[in-house]
Amino acid sequence: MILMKDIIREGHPTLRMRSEEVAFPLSDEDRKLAEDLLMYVKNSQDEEMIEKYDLRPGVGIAAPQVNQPKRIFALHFDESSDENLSLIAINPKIVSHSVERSYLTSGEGCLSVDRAVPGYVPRYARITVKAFDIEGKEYKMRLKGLPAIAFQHELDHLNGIMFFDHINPKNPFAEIPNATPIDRSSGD
Ligand code: NB4
Ligand code: NI
Repeated sequence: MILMKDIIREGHPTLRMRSEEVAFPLSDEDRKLAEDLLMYVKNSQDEEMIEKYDLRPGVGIAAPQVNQPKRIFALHFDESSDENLSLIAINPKIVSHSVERSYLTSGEGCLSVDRAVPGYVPRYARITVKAFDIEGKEYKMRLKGLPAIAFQHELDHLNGIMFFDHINPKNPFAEIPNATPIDRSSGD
């Protein structure tokens, strides 16, 4: 299972690389990697597992964060949350997006960043995405709210982009035109 010691941190060159597309059918190694990423997110929302393994909670994680520059990430919002979404995205793409943007009023955090970086992170409010699941079946979905923001955070990792790259350095909490604020505790 993925533990905090396996998660690379800010400054590690892999976090600034463009990750490689993954070939299908998946190798056993890539299938295990995808399953381990989803399992980390599920474990990180389980009080017992958090306690036992000192896990930092997350709703998503990307393969480069475990030093695997491959275009794979996982997202998990458990059934109790109003999002109720759990997915593995392989070779993901944003095929279209709204002009309207959104941002978390709490700002964002990252499992690979051991410091708070205050400020609004502008994201697209609604996105249509395409990706492949672990069986190599392509799927298309529309996302909005926190799942849309989380998908963009993870996709950025596949392109070597960190959330704080989007924060206005002069005024981190500057008004973002035509953007909808999302009030969610970042749980960090
Ligand atoms: C990715 C997120 C940062 C902003 C918003 C949030 C948490 C992360 C980073 C968008 C994507 C990880 C991956 C949370 C969290 C709310 C839901 C359900 C019950 C606890 C959980 C806490 F933990 N971000 N952490 N950061 N990243 N919400 N929640 N809660 O997930 O670095 O690249 O369990
Ligand atoms: Ni992150």
